[in-house]
Amino acid sequence: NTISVIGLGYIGLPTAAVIASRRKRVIGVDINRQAVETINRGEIHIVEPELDMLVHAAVKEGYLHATTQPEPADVFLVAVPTPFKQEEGKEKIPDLRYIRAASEAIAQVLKPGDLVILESTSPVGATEQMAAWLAEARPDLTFPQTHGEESDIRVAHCPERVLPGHVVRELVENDRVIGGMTAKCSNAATALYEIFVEGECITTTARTAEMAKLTENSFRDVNIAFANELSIICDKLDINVWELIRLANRHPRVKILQPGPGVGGHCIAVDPWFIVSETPEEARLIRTAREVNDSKPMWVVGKVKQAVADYLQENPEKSAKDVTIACYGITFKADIDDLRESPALAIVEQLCDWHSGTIQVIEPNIDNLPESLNEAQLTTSENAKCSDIQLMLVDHRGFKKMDKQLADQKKVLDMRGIWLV
Ligand code: SAJ
Repeated sequence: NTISVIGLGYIGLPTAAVIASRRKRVIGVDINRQAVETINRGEIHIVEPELDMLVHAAVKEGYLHATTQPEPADVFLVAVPTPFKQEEGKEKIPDLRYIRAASEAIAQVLKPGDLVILESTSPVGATEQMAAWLAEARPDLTFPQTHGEESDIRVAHCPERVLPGHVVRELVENDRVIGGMTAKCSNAATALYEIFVEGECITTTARTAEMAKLTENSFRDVNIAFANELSIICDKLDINVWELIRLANRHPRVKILQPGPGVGGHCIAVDPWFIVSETPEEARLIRTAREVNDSKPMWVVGKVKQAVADYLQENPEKSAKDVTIACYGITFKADIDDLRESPALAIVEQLCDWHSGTIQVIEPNIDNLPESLNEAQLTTSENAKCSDIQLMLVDHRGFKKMDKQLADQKKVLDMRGIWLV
């Protein structure tokens, strides 16, 4: 059996490597020629613990090779991005163009009996749509039978649920929800996952599997929004939100998440919109949660501006350009190097546009600042500790060990509860 993985990004590459580590022949396909070349050298183009060793071994032993064009295989796993698009003044809607392109490419090499699994997070109905695109584009079929058990190929949805930073372990250990277009499709997909999954494989319909994934991330988004809203309320009422949450969580049925500078990454800040765009009238709480989390970075910027104004009032001999702001962390969450959709990065960008004085960035997980921050200085916490305004944005491991006394000496804005525990 040959397994082809379409899309060699944060999900596709680890999946391809884990399957190859079970001594299965895996063909990885990606439109990014550079990524393909990197992988074929046994190297990786993304940062994820343990992945480099796995890819290196799989390529060296001949189980994994990458290409830019699909080749015939028995199973196709589609792990391409599903972003959303937004037209002026309209709702955000899912953009399925990469799934469509992948379907059209696979269709050229598809043969009866093959299995196609959509792993990308998708709006409800996307798997049916993918089956239709596959059928339309197959050169070997004049009147394709796309639905029901008579279909000559198998189609299923099996959403990925791994946590960045723990992908290799979670790919193996997590339970999988498998939604086939028919029962036969679910069974075929289950047999594939049983090659490497130690968790349970639970079967359902494609639509339920699609909704399950969107529900998981919306659940987290709504719960983070609750924590973020609490932090804004507590700020107004002069209550330490971190202490408050700790106390409330002593209740046996209360488990509040942690507030932060906003919600980042390419999943939780995106997926709830896939529900809202389908059911805008009904998804009121889910939409509001998105809005609460999306507005948090602007609130943080407002707090920094206020802190600078207060500082200048207390130090009338100084002007704005004498004020130094130290920003701790720019990644989208702790202990990773991923800047995608990072609220911390958005905050520092806004501050760079606004502030005439020095902005320092302390980010132990990257070597160079992105271009959008070329006016800021990348430095160490040791160098930043004398800055006038101390802004904690990401709870990286190293920051948790810092001297908490700092909070008493400087103007401190702690978005992660590290100093103001
Ligand atoms: N965050 C908070 N407070 C919290 C928890 C998280 O502010 O208490 C913030 C983080 O700082 C970050 C964002 O939320 O900016 C998202 O981080 P995360 O760790 O909650 O999730 P992701 O985006 O890394 O991964 C999520 C996971 N989904 C769930 O936990 C339900 C993962 O299992 C999914 O596979 C992944 O989305 C995905 O690909 O969909």
